[in-house]
Amino acid sequence: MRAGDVRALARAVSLVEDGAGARAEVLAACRAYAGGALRVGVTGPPGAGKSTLVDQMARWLRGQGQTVGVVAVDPSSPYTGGALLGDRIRMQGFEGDAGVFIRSMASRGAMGGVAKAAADVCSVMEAAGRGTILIETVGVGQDEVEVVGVADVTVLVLVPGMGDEVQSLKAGVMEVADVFVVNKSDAGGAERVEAEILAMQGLGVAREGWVPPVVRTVATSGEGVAELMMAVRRCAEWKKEHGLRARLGMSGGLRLDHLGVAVKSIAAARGFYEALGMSVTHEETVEHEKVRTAMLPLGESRVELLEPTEEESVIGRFLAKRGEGLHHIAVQVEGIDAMFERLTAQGVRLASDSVRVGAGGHRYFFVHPSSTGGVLLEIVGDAGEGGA
Ligand SMILES: Nc1nc2c(ncn2[C@@H]2O[C@H](COP(=O)(O)OP(=O)(O)O)[C@@H](O)[C@H]2O)c(=O)[nH]1
Ligand SMILES: [Mg+2]
Repeated sequence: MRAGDVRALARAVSLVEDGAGARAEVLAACRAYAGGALRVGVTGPPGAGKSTLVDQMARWLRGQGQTVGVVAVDPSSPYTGGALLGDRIRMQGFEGDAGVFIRSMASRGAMGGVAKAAADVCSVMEAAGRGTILIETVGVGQDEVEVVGVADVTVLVLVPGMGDEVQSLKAGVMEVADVFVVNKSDAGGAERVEAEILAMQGLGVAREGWVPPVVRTVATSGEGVAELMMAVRRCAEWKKEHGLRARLGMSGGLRLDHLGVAVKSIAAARGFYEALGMSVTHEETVEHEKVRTAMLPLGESRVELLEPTEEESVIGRFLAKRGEGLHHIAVQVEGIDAMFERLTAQGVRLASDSVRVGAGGHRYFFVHPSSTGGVLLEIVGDAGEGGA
């Protein structure tokens, strides 16, 4: 797949989507190479021209020599005539062009939610070296709004004469839009929608620094698509410069790495988890931390049981003071240095004075419980950042 084999990419995407046994392994392997693509979310009401626009954006990117991945979270998108048909489908006009890889997925029922499923497919496409990933989603339901969080830059497609339909869009979608598109601007009335958007921006949804531009397009002819892509790039660059993790808060950028549970005895505690159907895959004593750990995978995360080897240790003191229980939550992030800087800048109380390097080579730091609602939070870098 890394060498550009499209069939291998299709198989990997299927493995990740189907939730079968190899899923976690494939994902973990892909994550080591993920993070390099620009993910562009294209959202808006049904019929606004999202699919037509995505097709044009893909064409434009191909013209620039880029490879493209398309994730359509919309069963009605015309790439397939049926979202569940799978990976052999090609967007009209891209047959035979391995540079555009399209995957449609149903918007409901996926394991762990559609946003997570979309994020996972993005990770695989990224690992396969796709330069830009276009994610089409209908901006009407909560599921779909969450998909937007998987993207670095979000494009909201509106059309003239929408009137009440604008109101029917989730308020959340309006707020996350980085670029507004007035599509079907050949139909007349574009000025009015544009004026409505500008008026709305005046009403306090404007965010610091980046004012979402409004771009007019005619998706059927490709008019305005170059301008749109420029606006998307400017936004991506702006976010990068400002250290903004566009995917923050969504499964694309953050994920639960593990839960650390302090126990008096691993031998006594593991029985419950085993009865639950989990199993210990790895046990280890970390000498310098005076702790013995047992790892129990849980989806892509894991529970870590922590047993002190001495009373005078972090876990030993925790047990003496608070008793057995949740000791910390570990969250994996992309861009741990930027995260450290941002939290520091925001005055969050950290329990580490810098990003540390752990025994296995992984990088981490701790956030003090007084900033998190009472739980010690470990932030772990992702595998691609000099991790183990
Ligand atoms: N006149 C005009 N029709 C468009 C334009 N963009 C898309 N359409 C048409 O609008 C319909 C819906 O487009 P589609 O891309 O499927 O919308 P989606 O539901 O948002 O993905 C199709 O018949 C398109 O050909 C445009 O800019 N102008
Ligand atoms: Mg569509």
